[in-house]
Amino acid sequence: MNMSKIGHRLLGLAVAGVAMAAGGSAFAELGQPKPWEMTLQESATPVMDNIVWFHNFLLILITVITLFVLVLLVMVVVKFNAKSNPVPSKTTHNTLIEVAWTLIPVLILVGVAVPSFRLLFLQLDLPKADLTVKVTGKQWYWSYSYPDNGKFEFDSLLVQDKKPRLLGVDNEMVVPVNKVIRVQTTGADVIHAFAVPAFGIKIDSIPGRLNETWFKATKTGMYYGQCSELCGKDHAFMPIAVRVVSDQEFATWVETAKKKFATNPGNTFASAGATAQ
Ligand SMILES: [Cu+2]
Repeated sequence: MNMSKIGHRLLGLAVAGVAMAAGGSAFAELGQPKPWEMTLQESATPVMDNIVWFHNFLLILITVITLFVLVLLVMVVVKFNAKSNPVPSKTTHNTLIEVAWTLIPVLILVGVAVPSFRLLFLQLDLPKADLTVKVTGKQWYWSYSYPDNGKFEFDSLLVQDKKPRLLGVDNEMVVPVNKVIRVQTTGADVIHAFAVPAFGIKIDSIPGRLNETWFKATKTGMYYGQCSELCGKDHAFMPIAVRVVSDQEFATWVETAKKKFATNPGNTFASAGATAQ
C-alpha cells in the first residue's frame, strides 16, 4: 500500500468517525444519557440552551489560549536553548508587551464575566410562574405536590425493570410544555438535590429550607435526572422522571391524578416499605 492509499484510508476513517459522532447525537433520545456520551445532554429549556452556549464558548476560548501558550513554549524551547542561542539577549522590560499581557487577560476575563453573569441572572431570577410544583426529597424517593391543581401529592419511586435502567419510576412528575414551572424543593430527612440535565437545573433539597428554581420545557417528552447530593445508601436509586405534555394532556392528567392520589393518602407508608425491600 503506497502513501496516498494510506492517506485515503485515514481520511475515510476520519470522515466516518465524524459522521458517527454527528449521527450519534442526532439519534440520541432526548432527556436521557446515552452510552459513550461526551457532550452535554440535548437542551430542552432556554436556560440549558444558554448553558450549552456558554460551555462551548469557554471550550473554544480555553483551547485557543492553551494552543497560544503551547506555541510560545515551543518557540522558547527551539529558538532559545543554549545551543541555538549561545549569546542570550540582556533585554529587560518592554512596555508594549507588558501592557498587552496585562490588558488582554483582563479583557478576556471581562468577556467571560458578562455572559456568565447573564446566565446566572437567567437561572436565579424567577420569571412569573404558570405552575408551581413542590418537590420533596426523601430517603430514597421523591414526592411531588401540586398546590395550584388541587393540592394532591404523590410519591415517585424507582421501578426496577423499567427502561431506561435506574431512571424509570412508577409515578412521573408531569408538567405542561412551554409553561414556566416553578420548582420549590426541600428535604424531608437529609440533603438531596433535584437535578434534570436537559433542563439545566440542579438545586439542593435541604431540610427546613425551601429552595426555588424554574424551567420552561420547550419540547414534549420524557426527561430524566437523578438525586445529586449523596444522601445515603440508596442515593443512586431515587431517579427523577419528568413527563412534559401538552396543556390538554396535562389537564386530563390532573383530573386522574386528583382521584388516584386522593384515594391513596397512605401511599407514603406503602412507598417507604417498597424502598426498604
Ligand atoms: Cu437523595
